[in-house]
Amino acid sequence: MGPNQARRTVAVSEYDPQALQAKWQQRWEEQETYRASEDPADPRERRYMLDMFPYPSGDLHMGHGEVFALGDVVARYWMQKGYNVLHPIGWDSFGLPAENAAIKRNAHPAEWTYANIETQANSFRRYGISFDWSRRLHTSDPDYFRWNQWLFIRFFERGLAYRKGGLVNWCPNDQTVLANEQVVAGKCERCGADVIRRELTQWYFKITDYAQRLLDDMEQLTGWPERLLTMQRNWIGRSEGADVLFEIEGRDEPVHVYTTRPDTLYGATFFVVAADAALADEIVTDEQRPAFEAYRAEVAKLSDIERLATDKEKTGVFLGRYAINPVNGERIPVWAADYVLSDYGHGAIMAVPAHDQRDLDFARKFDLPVKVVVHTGLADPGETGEATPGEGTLVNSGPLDGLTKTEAITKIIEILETQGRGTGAVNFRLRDWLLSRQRYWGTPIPIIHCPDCGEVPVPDEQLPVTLPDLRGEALAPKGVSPLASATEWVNVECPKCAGPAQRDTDTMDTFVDSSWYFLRYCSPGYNDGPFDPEQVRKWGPIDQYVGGIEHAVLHLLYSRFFTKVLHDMGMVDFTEPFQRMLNQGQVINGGKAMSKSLGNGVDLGQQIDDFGVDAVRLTMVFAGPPEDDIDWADVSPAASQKFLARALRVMSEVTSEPGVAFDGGDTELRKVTHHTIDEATKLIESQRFNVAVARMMELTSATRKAIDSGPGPADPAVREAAETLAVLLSLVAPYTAEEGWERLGRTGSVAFAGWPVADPALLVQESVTCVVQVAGKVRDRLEVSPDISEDELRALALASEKIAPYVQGMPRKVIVRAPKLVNIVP
Ligand code: ANZ
Ligand code: ZN
Repeated sequence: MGPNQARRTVAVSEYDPQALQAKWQQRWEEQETYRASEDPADPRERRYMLDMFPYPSGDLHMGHGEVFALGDVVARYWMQKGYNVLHPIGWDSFGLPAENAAIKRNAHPAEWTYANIETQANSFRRYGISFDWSRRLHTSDPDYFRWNQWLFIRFFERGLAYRKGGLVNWCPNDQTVLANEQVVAGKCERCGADVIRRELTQWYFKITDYAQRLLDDMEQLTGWPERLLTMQRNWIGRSEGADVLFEIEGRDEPVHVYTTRPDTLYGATFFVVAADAALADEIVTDEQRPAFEAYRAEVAKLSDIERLATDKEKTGVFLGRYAINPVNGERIPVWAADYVLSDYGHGAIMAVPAHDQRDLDFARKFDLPVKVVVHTGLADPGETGEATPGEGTLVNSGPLDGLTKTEAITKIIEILETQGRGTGAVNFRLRDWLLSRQRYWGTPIPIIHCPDCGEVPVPDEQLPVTLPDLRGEALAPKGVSPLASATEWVNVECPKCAGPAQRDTDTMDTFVDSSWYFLRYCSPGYNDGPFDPEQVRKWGPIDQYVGGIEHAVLHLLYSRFFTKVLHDMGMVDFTEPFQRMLNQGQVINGGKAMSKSLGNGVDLGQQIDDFGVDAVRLTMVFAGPPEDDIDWADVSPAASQKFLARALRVMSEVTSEPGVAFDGGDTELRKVTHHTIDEATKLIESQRFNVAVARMMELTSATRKAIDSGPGPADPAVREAAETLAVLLSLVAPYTAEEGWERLGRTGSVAFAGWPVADPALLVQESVTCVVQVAGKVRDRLEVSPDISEDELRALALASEKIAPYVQGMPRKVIVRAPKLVNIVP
């Protein structure tokens, strides 16, 4: 039996995805099909495609199924385009869930972690993602986190890692501090518990030193979605204004306030200090102290979000003191309130109730004066209760009278600066990144505390500082790090003076691990540093990054910060790590996020068992634009499977030999093929993957038709169409594509077959017939180009000799529906 006969006998029922998976998965592994070439002489241009690496929480879920299917479209497209593609995989394998599981099962977090990694790795292999497995990494491996420690020490040496005391976010459930970025609407980003504030000494990265650059460099990020850029911009929160000095009666040092509206200085009628700021406690009079302390205790229970809410009833306590307005010497009362935050600006404000709504609400509640200093044309805020923050002309403001807001800002800053009572200032909402955690399963902070020498970094040659072997109950959260109980581990010699000293017992936020892993992939076995700068120069920066929008201000901001520091250290050439960013939507079910309590979860493994990998992947990609949510209740993996069976059958039925010249084949089908190539290319480039899949479906139908009722399976155009189909399909359904390619008699992986190029000669569309009606009756038929303009078509129809007898003079109306209809009303 010849090969062609064998090919012709495949029926729908013979589309056996599990068998295809077993066959091709093995070949890809044996041949390391997707391994990036390390050969320096490889002439191909390189591309770096990265999916956000997974946390090993269990097996892969539907969300993974989507994001990796999308990323693989890009990686495989680039492989077809002839690039040397780096598409690595690893695990973000430190973190709390492993620790909590270990406490429950009286085990070590590593057991759970590495078992889950194995499970996920096997699922990824089955899922057919084109990873270069040779670069696999796990952040919980000592030869990875060693470099977290090494980087921490470099940051420390540069003054970018430091310890300070202060109020921090504390999750009472996870028993650890959190970074600002990990507090979402007042709740712990991980467990959802209400975050409280505690006074603690913690380690910080000085990301605020990079605030302006993080903002400026966003200009480079032309491949990022606008919404992501906006979220970063808002998080960084730059504003311009002035720092103004106010004397407080009975206090030697003046206090600073930050204001974006120094032009309204003459309208400041009271002064507000954050209730939890040290200043409030310092200046409150004895008489007011009891009321103040009671109030402060109430404020401590509130999150920043609650404090800043504009619709919240204003509260506060008079501190019994007066401040002096530096421009007019007026005495204004000093209050403590919750709507001023202690860690923003200077934790104190001048209140201008006429032009700031929160100040006005406060003034009305406590009967404080309202003084208009900018005439905006709107009614008096004191009467309406509506502050007037807009543009206008300055009044009641001495030297500023008659100026516009902008002019007044410039002028008052000038005046303040000459008098030494203030300066122009820029403020950022961004805070330093709190990175220490009181939990076990993370990177130990490589610092030794010596009573004589202070904070001493562990010498590089002693890295990594590994974790002491703790398990089960020993890991239970207790408000201090579990590492503190490992006394043998804690007590060490000071590296500087050899006296008795103690290790820092906190571990690093796992976002440290993920802030540079994409660089490690370039040289995963490198031993002389976190990465080989040479290899990063070769592969970096990342051309396409794919991952969830939930990381908009966490991982993405931190990684940008790390990259800039590494750039300043001379270790990388670029300042932005991710050129292009794709945020996929979520997979939901029945209009709702999948959850245990709703019982609407869909299991990825089960879907694969039922429909096969390719059908599941195709369904993910075909469901809609990548950014949109996929409602699994609205899609049909069964239909995807049917389509794939049809596609494979078409590829199996081709009877011509590989290598046949296509140009002798059926022109109609060739045109369809080349249109498909042309459109699919544009659609993939613009990330409209779902529409590209629709084009593949159309090509399949056209080929089917050509086989059944057209030129038949031996026509070269049928082979051309089927081979094109195999290559296009390889982006979304790699198993079916490989099998089809093989049945087409082609050798080598279809992944590198080469992206087809559309022949322009075959893209020219023939003419279409346009019907010309006069008063509803057909009078002429014109052959026109399918993309003729309305004007052209109108002119052409009116010039027709056949209509002349029916139209005298100018017609009353001409309705044009290009390219197919012109209706003339005489
Ligand atoms: C006087 C004033 C008059 C203000 C006016 C606004 C309008 P952004 O843009 O977010 O930087 N502010 C300053 N420090 C604060 C703190 N610790 N907690 C709460 N609010 C604080 O906002 C700066 C403005 O927010 C400042 O300008 C200050 O109010 C307030 F018609 O000063 B403004
Ligand atoms: Zn010492």
